[in-house]
Amino acid sequence: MHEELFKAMAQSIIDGDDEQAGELARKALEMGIDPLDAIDRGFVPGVDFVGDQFSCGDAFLPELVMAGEAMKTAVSALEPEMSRRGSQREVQGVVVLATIQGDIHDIGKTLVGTMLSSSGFKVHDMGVDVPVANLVAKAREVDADIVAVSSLLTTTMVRQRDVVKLLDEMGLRPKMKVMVGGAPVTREWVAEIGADGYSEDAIGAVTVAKELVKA
Ligand code: B1M
Repeated sequence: MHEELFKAMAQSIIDGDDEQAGELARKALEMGIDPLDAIDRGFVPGVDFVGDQFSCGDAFLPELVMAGEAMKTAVSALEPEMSRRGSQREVQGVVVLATIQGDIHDIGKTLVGTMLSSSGFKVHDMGVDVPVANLVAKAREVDADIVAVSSLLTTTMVRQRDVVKLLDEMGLRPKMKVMVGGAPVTREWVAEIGADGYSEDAIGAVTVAKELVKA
């Protein structure tokens, strides 16, 4: 079902056509398609394609930038509906979320934040390129239950380890849990740095966060 629409969504990202991406996102909502399905089955295959082209030298930075912009337009058109669908009102826990220093990829991180908020978490989204010390200071200020760190680059992923270390040094763990994510993050990495939780996607992040606040 909806395969043609999903294909057109992917193509709009490959073309870096943000107007078309936004229009298709709105069309999906009118058709009653789950916004997360639109993202995962429609837009993400497009951005993954551009990413693969980039890594093998068949696409260049401008294409990556345009795909990112189109992706952001699509996701922001879908976000209000994602939030509306979240029905839980009781606060599940407090999360401080950021893309770590050196990294400006914000699409996946923002999606994770939207899903957590719409599932009842109070989310302090600090944005991108956030130094480890600022993230930890904010976590202490708001007495966070979870410090959520997104990294899309292998070069910035290493800072997830620094977050764990600093929280340990400040005696804020194990009370405060560390959840990590982003494309290069693997289960093995999570075990290696001693983080408390990890998810491959935004839906999974909600499940993991719920488990972490209960632990
Ligand atoms: Co960049 N980039 N990029 N980029 N970019 C990647 C990540 C890359 C894999 C592309 C490639 O070469 N195949 C590659 C990294 C290689 C590596 O480190 N191994 C790369 C590179 C190299 C770069 C630059 C260095 C390029 C350059 O300048 N030469 C540069 C770095 C800039 C910087 O950060 N300092 C750069 C820049 C950019 C743009 C700005 C152009 C743009 C980002 C726009 C933006 O975010 N506003 C961009 C884009 C668009 C990508 C790709 C194509 C797509 C990322 C994306 O938005 N995916 C990406 C390749 C790819 O991933 N296919 C690539 C869609 C999003 C929904 O998925 O972000 O994975 P994702 O988030 C998912 C999950 O990972 C998970 O849930 C999300 C939702 O399902 N998740 C979490 C994410 N965070 C989580 C946290 C959690 C839990 C789950 O808990 C805390």
